[in-house]
Amino acid sequence: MRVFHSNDHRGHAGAKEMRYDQLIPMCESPDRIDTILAALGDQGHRDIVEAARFDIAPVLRVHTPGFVDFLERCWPLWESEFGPGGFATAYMFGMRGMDQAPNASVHSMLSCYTFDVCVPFVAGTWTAIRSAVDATLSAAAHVAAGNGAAFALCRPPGHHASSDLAGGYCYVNNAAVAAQRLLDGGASRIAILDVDYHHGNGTQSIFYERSDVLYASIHATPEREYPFLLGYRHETGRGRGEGFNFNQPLPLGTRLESYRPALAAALQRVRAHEPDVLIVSLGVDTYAKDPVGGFALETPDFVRIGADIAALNLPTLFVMEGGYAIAELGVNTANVITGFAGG
Ligand code: SP5
Ligand code: ZN
Repeated sequence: MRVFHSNDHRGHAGAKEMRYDQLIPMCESPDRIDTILAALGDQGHRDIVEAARFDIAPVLRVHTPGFVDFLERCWPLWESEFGPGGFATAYMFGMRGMDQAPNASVHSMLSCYTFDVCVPFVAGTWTAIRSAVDATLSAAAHVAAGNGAAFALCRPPGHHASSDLAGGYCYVNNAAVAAQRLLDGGASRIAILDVDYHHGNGTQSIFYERSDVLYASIHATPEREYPFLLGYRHETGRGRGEGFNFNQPLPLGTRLESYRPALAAALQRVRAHEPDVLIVSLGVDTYAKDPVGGFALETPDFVRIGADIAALNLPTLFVMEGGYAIAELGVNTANVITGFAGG
């Protein structure tokens, strides 16, 4: 399977994140990509290529112009106020029920366009966001050209980002941009299978009222885990999208024996949708030792997950999402790819 990646993610680094009452180094770091590249090589995946460059138009098919403009200008505006170093982050968030709009102040933009304290901006953030889109759209084009499967090894991740809100390490929703691009290129239906430990609230939101993109997610219950407010089973879509959103929240501590039936149910829904392309939002923060997650999947389990997905026999685009246990992140991620490829 061809792997697409870009080195331009590296400058998105050095910021801190809130972990409840502590400020800790950000878990979503550049070395995540290094360890995955190394493990892919160890497992014989040698077809690793540099992403092509795309313009911003495909991003604007999913995100609002004001939001995209904010992503590009946030750090320069912040730096002009505070100088170099540090990172931009919101001080407050929007207030429900009254009209609010950003003004010329970067703080108003951060308040309107982010929903949590896990999306810091530094000097390299915008370039990294663009690189993730480039890797994802390059991989999507490879699948669309009839090559069976591709892996977009990208960061920052995307599934928490909605059309005009960044959060949870996510700025642009890479998987959603790819889905829309494939539809614009002639596909009739797309399915997005999200196996990240967290519910992909952004992806759900983008396609919630649409029937052309099925969103199926397996994740930790919002009763106990981020994003806390979304990801319930009763969220099934709205309007024409009713029935095209399928959430399976699972308890903390979930192991493969109860994960796999949920995966089978999601895969059955994907098959029934008859998608032209399956997009897998590939998070491996379901791993037992993940510092952010709370499931109990083990390293060999990821081979099984890849093989189960492969049994659908669909053109498949893997898009990297979460996974933060640096020591095992590479092997766990490569195991999904190897399992899918039949190794
Ligand atoms: C893409 C992605 O995986 N984003 C995740 C963002 C999660 N940020 C909030 C983490 C909430 C803290 N949970 C701590 C559990 C400790 N075991
Ligand atoms: Zn996650």
